[in-house]
Amino acid sequence: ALGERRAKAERMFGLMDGFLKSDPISLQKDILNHVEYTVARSRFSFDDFEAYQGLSHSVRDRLIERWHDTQLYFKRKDPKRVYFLSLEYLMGRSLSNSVINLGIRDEYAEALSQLGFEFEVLAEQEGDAALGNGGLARLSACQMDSLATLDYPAWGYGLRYQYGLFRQLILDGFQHEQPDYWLNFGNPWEIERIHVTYPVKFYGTVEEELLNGKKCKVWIPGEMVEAVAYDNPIPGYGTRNTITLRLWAAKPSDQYDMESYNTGDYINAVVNRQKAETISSVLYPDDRSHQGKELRLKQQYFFVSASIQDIIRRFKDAHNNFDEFQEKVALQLNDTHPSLAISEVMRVLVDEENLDWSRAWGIVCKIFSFTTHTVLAEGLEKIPVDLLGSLLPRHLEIIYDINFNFVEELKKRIGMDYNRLSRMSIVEDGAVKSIRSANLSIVCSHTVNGVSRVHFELLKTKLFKDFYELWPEKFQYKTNGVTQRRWIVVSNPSLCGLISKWLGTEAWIRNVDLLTGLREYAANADLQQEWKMVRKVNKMRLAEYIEAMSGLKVSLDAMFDVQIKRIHEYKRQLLNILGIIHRYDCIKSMNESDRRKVVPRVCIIGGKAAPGYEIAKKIIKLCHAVAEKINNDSDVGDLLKLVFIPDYNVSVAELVIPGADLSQHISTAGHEASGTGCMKFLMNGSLLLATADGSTVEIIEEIGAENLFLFGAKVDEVPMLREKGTDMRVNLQFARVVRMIRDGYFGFQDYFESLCDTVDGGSDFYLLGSDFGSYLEAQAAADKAFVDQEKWTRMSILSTAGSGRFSSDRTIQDYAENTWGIERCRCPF
Ligand code: GPW
Repeated sequence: ALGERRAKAERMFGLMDGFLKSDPISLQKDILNHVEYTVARSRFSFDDFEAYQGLSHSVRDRLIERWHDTQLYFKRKDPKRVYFLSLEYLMGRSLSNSVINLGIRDEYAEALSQLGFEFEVLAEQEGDAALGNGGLARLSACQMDSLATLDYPAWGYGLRYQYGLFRQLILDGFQHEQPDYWLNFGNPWEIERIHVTYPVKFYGTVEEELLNGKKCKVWIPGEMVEAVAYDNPIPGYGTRNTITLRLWAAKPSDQYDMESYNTGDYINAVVNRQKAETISSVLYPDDRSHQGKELRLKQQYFFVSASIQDIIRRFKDAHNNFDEFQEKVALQLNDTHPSLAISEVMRVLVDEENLDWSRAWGIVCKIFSFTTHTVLAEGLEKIPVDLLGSLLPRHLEIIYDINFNFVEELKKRIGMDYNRLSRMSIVEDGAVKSIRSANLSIVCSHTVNGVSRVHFELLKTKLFKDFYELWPEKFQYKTNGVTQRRWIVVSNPSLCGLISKWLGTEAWIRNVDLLTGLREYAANADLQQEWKMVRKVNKMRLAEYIEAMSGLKVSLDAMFDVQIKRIHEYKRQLLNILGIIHRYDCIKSMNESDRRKVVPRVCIIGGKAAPGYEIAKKIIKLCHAVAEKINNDSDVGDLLKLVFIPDYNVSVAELVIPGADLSQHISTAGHEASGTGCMKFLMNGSLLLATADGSTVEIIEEIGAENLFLFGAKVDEVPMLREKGTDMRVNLQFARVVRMIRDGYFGFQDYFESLCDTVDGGSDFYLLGSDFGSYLEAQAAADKAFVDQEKWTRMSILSTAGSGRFSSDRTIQDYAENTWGIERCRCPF
């Protein structure tokens, strides 16, 4: 039989023409074949979108070859693998990223130009994959790129939402949410695996049974759905390795509801079946608060259950003893969203694999690591016990048991300190009894990571103080990073070329520390000249986009000042807008000769507000109201413009970031766990205007405080300032701009009232008032530096040169070595 199989394989291999070729003629043939046979358009008549489809299918074929080889290689080598569990991934577009990582970007560009198409134009046809909200989700995407590039044996697991993050439509300055049905036009970047499916159970009861004289628990589910795998190959750069992002979609299960067909109501039975699909239908659009929603909990368990079944299946293919599990498997929890994985692994090991509780517990404690992304206790997830008990009755029991053992152990360690015991308990006995997902994750993980040093300090001294004192050795931090492949090579090709030219190598694309080599040329007149040219071209691209979008013409001589991120009170877009009002007010009161000294600005703001977050929505409206006033004031002209970029997403970021002279990262100190936008701007040579919060503290250490504009209260000053409150009689400039809004200077007087209430008088929780003075000073310093273009350009070069530490390659290597304990596994070419 073995001989027969081998003969068959050899015959098949003989029928293959070897691997796909990537010379221009072969690429053209492939693209046209896909247009004709896959897209089913005539090769003599197809439009740009169809050309994009044919093109992306030909790229997909090349991805699949490498992906197959990598997966086969991993299987043969059987290394320890890391499984990255995340409910959100913000992948953006895939075409450019794929051809660049495959190393065939230029070949494709040439092939297309011979066919009469331009690569860039076709790349613009692709929509974003927006299966996430903000920083956390884009971080997952950057980390997947680094995992592939650094040859780590890794899998990403998540949910294949049919509706990604809502599209933001602005009408009259107000945000409206539109569904993002992104799969409408097909998705060439995924591979549907109709045979990779697992049943996922919900509801029902737990019963006790006797098995071989041993009591065991059996979960009799009340509902069952099927999880189907969709694989998204993630290619590494400069390597053949191509890893898997496996996203699960919910489908009705055939195994379960046979009964309902026999009731006679066939139509209703089919319609009810279809409801299973709602589990993976839509991404929750609130960045961080989705407490107590049953559908959300269902999503979490659905993706966790399917992933754990898949992981255990893969383990059992090669091993038959669970003692080896921890040597082969590392499970990474991306925030608490996948924390049900802990009780799920316990359940499978104890109830299905019949391991003793203590043996199962020993395994669980060695495989999980947990990264937290928040600073605020309010941001921590809680699952109401009633909800969990009804949806996942066995999990509730298991979590209670874990908690019982933990609290018993804790009593031995710390004694009967009831306050501390109740703070640390996994179960919270409040008005609504609930499970604290963070406590569960900390208790059961071998390592807890923060996402920047400041964040780590706050975890130790505030958020997780009790746990840190108990287990200091568990706590680490891995400062976030972003991938230079996406954020320089894909999004800023001219800067990429310039860097490679001056460093004399492209090696920095895999080894980003080499960027420091730019430091020695920071004052070089030739580099400065070329650097300015590149920046100008990028500003032009951005200016064209702004004009196409809003009709507003902006001057390229102005400083482009950008703040793009989710709208949150703590991120203080309102501080930015109040600063703009102040600038406007100053210009209005100047005489002609003073106006000639003003450094012209184009202020650009973009970001989405969670649909239920009223104050954030008011900030968006205020931005439009202020823009309306300023942009139409002939006294002001080119000295000041304000633009709101609608529907901010990954591909908009790729366009905006390279065109920014200045970017703002101005959260109240102690509130941004890390921040990653700042790193993308830094890489692209934008200067930062920032508070000493999250990762900016480490950026300062890398590039020097003299190369950015720092302002505002420090983390340890915040509590005192909050206590003190903002005195409007002292902060006159601040009082004046808030008054202008209150007096209806920008219209919508009543509507903005509650927004003004958040910052003046007694409240001002985020300290806009007390930071306002130093914010204006930092802005003035930026103006002054901009006038000296030689100095500015030097600072810009030094920003890029110092950005190497903020590559996700560094973060991932640190995780691999110090948290997951995995090694590289490079597929030979
Ligand atoms: F609340 N972050 C985010 F901590 O984008 F879970 N969404 C979230 O729901 C949370 C955090 C959560 C962000 C942080 O705000 C940002 O500071 C950090 O850079 C990013 O996650 C990646 O770690």
